[in-house]
Amino acid sequence: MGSLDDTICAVATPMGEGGVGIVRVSGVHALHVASSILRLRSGKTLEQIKPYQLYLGQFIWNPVPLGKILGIETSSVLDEVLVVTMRAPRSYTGEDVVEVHAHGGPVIVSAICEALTQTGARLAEPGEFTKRGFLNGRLDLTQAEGVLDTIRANSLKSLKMAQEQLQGRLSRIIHDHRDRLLKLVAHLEAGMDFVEDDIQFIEQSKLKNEIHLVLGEILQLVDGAEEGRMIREGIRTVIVGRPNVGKSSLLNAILGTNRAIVSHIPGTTRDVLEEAIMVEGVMIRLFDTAGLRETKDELENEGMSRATQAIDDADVLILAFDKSEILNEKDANFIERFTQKPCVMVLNKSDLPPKFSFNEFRDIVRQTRENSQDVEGGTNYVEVSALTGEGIDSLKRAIKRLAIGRQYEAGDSVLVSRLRHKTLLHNATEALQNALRAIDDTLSAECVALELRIALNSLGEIVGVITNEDILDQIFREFCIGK
Ligand SMILES: Nc1nc2c(ncn2[C@@H]2O[C@H](COP(=O)(O)OP(=O)(O)OP(=O)(O)O)[C@@H](O)[C@H]2O)c(=O)[nH]1
Ligand SMILES: [Mg+2]
Repeated sequence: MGSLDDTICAVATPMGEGGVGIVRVSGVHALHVASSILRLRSGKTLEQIKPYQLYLGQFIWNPVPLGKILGIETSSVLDEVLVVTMRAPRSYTGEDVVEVHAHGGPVIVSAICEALTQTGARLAEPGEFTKRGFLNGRLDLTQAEGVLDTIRANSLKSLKMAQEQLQGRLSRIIHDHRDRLLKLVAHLEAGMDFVEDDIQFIEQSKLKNEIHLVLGEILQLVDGAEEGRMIREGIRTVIVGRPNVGKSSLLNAILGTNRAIVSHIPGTTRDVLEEAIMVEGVMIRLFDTAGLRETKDELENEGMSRATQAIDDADVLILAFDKSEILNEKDANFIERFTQKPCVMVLNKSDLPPKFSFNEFRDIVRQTRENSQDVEGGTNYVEVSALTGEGIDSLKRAIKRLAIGRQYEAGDSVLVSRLRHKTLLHNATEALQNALRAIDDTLSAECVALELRIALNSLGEIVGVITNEDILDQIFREFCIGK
């Protein structure tokens, strides 16, 4: 990305027709550059007006600068605009900023940008405004990521989480852990100078205790990261079952539309269908899949391999069963196959005479799951009728509660939602565990301090105290132009 000395500009609103289109300019020469294409009604220059107040003006420009050659004024008024200035360091970027609020047409905002580039600004790269805000100390990296997550939020809960991050809740926790570890390192390093005199600046037990405390809190953050990711991206929920149990009917009933083809012929669904719904402020991404069975049909087999892929990527599985059919060995095998993920067991077709009871079914599931070595997620049970809609609301809530709630619903615990944070937190926990081991093995204070420094660096990378151009590029590349 270019240097901080440049003045940058970009369209900040989406390209298309709208009520207003906003062009943003930032940098040392922002006011000067923007002045040359704007004429304020009051006759004042941008340097003369009060910052943080809107002024009425005109955007004036001549795309073909014939006038300049002939020495006459040929520029024309291209739009009526509102202009606001913000002065360094009290702006989003920490620099002088001008925002031009024009009418929301793609030609207008593009022309404003082009005019600005002819008078000394250059077009901003994606995320460059936020990157400048970071480099000028207006926000740290987790807050910058909070900005992106706010823009991308797909549900009220993900918006709330992004806002908490933007307000600096995660940063404060990370900084607090860093401060505590830095104190320990300082004590250890002070002690190193007095090794000969056998003076300890911190007792071993106190040192271990404090590391344990920080480690415990970081582990809790790592623990909630999966939940955070699901809130941010939506819960990937895959409907799985044998043919004809009513998977596509369930998808339709949950959505309240006729999205998927339903028929009495087993093997109807081939492709994986995806749709999204909101449940209690969280997005659930629903996938309908092909019924699983042994078959020589080439198309059906392709459908099943797509289903298997969707199952592998799922956060939650809806295992669907037909309550009007007798349970057999195939159902038991089927249950056994899917014990590695959180499951909602759905007994469908509750409007028809049942061939087995809920308790019988639950006993089979319990036996199968208990025998299995790799049970990971929880299990919920719901009886529904995709035909009448009975039980469908309970099913929606069951999906959400299975995935979300352990951490987030409990209160105001902060959730980590990005893989970058989770990985760095995990690295920090490893270093802290190594530090504890080094103390137990009575290794030198240098060894312990070294591990603590590794943890400090990992935590520092999260907030951006420690960073490099590659990390920044990777983060800001995700942003849109104009943010
Ligand atoms: N009575 C009743 N019939 C249902 C219910 N749900 C689905 N059916 C019927 O069961 C048959 C199969 O439904 P689908 O939704 O196509 O089943 P599927 O599991 O998607 O089947 P495949 O795509 O072939 O794997 C259709 O005839 C549906 O009308 C229900 O709750 N009650
Ligand atoms: Mg189907």
